[in-house]
Amino acid sequence: MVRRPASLNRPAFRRPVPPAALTTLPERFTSRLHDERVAAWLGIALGTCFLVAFVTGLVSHFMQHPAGWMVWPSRPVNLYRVTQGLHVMTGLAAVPLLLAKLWTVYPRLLQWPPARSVLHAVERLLVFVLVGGSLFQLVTGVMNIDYWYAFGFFFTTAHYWTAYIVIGALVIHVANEWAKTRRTVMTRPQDGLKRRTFLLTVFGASGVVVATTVGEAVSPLARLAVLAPRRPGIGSQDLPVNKSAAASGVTALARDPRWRLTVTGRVDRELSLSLAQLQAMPARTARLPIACVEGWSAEATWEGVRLRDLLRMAGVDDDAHVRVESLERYGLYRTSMVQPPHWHDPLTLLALRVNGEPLDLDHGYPCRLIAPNRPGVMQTKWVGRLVVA
Ligand code: HEM
Ligand SMILES: Nc1nc2c(c(=O)[nH]1)N[C@H]1C(S)=C(S)[C@@H](COP(=O)(O)O)O[C@H]1N2
Ligand SMILES: [Mo]
Repeated sequence: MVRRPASLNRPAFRRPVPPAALTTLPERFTSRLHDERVAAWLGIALGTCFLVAFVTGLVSHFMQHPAGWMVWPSRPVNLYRVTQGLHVMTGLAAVPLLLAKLWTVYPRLLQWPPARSVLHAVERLLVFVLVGGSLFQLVTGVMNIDYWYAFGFFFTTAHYWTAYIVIGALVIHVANEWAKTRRTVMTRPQDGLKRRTFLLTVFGASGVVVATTVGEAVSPLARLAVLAPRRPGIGSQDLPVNKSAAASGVTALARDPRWRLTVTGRVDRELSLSLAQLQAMPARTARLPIACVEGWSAEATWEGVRLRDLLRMAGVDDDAHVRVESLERYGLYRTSMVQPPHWHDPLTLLALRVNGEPLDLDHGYPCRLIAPNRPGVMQTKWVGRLVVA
């Protein structure tokens, strides 16, 4: 007879169960690692990753879509780089953890009869929501950072709303399993199962995933980032390119010698500047990263005109919210908003040069926005107009 760990047969919520229910687990679940203690430790690690991913994901969302009362600071310079780096790293670390957790508990997921009561049915339904939602987040998240947009929906919206569903189901799951988990991890196991080896292997796999991607955001580790789709230092002017000028359809407009920057401040004071006029303004230098929402970050030395100098020339009020408009006609990232803390910051530039050269077309020639503590999608390239919103 095949022995199964007693823990699997124990009713999850300590309600009396008819003996028949105890004997219906398929006999093929022979590994004794389908075990409460393994499930508990994996759950703790997964829960921690998901919590960090949720909080940092919300930071990313609300930096891009601030509610009316939200004001984000422009410092520390690398804050978004850190939060979004953590987001993608905890998400990736969760992949081996989730696979191992699902393997560990799948006899429970397949338990028969499926429910003993209405309450039990609801609890189990929520576990399936948690499993489905988690798989969805991790699979679409990984596809997205690999620029593989094979799904027919808009990733960010689906990922955002699924995050609330997953975290809601997770909170209920943790509440249900809390007492058991505590009891399990606080006591020493009496048997000689190879749990430690199994858990160390799974945590090791997570560690390897992180070690081979974290360099996409942490430049000194760039060479290790063999699994990362983008790496600091690689790309034209030593900087990755997210969307090229050709892909954005701006090549002709950006190269047009008649290009002018329009700054619409007060109605009576619209500026129109040629590239030569911009180049003649006091040039400032800032060492700032592009911190892409998709997890990679790369710093560069930018040179150009302070945004606040331009806006003040146009008579813009100190509390104005400014829209930066690209020459791009379509595309989700053709405009971005700049709030007062960001445009007041002396490091926020309308950059004309990067790493000692005029901007390449792909990096936003003739000029692009670069500001501290800001998602990459809001570092608008090929700027044509600044408007008080
Ligand atoms: C492998 C796992 C994951 C990867 C690779 C990943 C990747 C990403 C990426 C690339 C974004 C930026 C999307 C954009 O603004 O275009 C994002 C945003 C976000 N992620 Fe994840 N994610 C993962 C897991 C998770 C998990 C587990 C949660 C929560 C439980 C989560 C919650 C969020 C939230 C709330 C946002 C903000 C969405 C928005 O801006 O509206 N993510 N994630
Ligand atoms: N007009 C415009 N600006 C844009 C984008 C875009 O698609 N269109 N992509 C953004 C994104 S997602 C990132 S990460 C940065 C990347 O800048 P880089 O290509 O110079 O590295 O540019 C941002 N600026
Ligand atoms: Mo990006």
